[in-house]
Amino acid sequence: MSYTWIETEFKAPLARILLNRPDVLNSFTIPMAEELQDALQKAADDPQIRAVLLSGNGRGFCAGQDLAEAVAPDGPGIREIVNRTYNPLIRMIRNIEKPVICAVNGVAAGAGANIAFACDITIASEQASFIQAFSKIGLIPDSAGTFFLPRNIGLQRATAITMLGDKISAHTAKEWGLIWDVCSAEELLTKAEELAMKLAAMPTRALGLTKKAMNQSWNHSLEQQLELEGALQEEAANTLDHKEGVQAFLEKRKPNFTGQ
Ligand code: T3D
Repeated sequence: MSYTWIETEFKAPLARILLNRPDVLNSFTIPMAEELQDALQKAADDPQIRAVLLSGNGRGFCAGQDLAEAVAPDGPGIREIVNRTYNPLIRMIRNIEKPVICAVNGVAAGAGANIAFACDITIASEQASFIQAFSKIGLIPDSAGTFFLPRNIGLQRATAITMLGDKISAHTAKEWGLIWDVCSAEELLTKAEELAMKLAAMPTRALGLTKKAMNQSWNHSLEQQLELEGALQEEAANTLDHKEGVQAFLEKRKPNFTGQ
């Protein structure tokens, strides 16, 4: 698939993906969502790719759903938009067994904010902000906002930001644990790339299994989670990277992880 609404660079070990509808703050149409889904699938399938970096072109990260598409008389209905755009995207971001790093370069509104919060490690520029814009247009939060927000920041904060639709600064988002870090706009992409490269040089399969365990923890009892950790640990222990990590420790040298 060739891409019009996103820019990509697949250069091992990183897949860099930029949302690219800057005139409308990278708001989503179904064609843009399908391109992003295709690129994420390509990153998932390529063993040379060991981390994904997602950001946006222009002054915004993503203003959520393109509202012109949403109200077009002959356009897709809301249910179709959710089913084709946001639900598959959130599933892919959570299920890809590689770290997905998000660099929020500007405003992230509606589904744009919740996509940023669903990534594994999200950093934002000081100029970025986060808005649960849904209530302002009579919608409810989607893109797993009602799943991750109460779990990550508690019911009061989650309810207040989704009902009021107030703008949250990057610093508040960090203080509340919605994102990992904040830096200057000039530093953002460099810092995000450094982070992505650091993760890409780590034992990819163990990171993927860590993500799998984290995903399950929301729904599991302690007993179920202990069982799952045991099973996934066995899987991790069978990787070449585990053997290399232990060997390197014993030989007092830096490990050379290959992602196998
Ligand atoms: O079908 C469904 O709807 C279900 C799916 C729901 C998922 C959702 O994400 S619902 C939430 C949708 N998003 C919004 O409601 C946010 C709308 N945008 C805004 O509130 C503001 O644009 C921002 C607060 C994000 C940024 O404000 P500001 O002042 O920095 O920029 P601006 O001037 O409003 O926007 C710049 C341009 O982008 C402008 O176009 P223009 O006037 O220069 O030609 C604006 O119309 C366009 N734009 C911004 N957001 C969207 C958009 N165009 C289409 N859809 C958008 N979401």
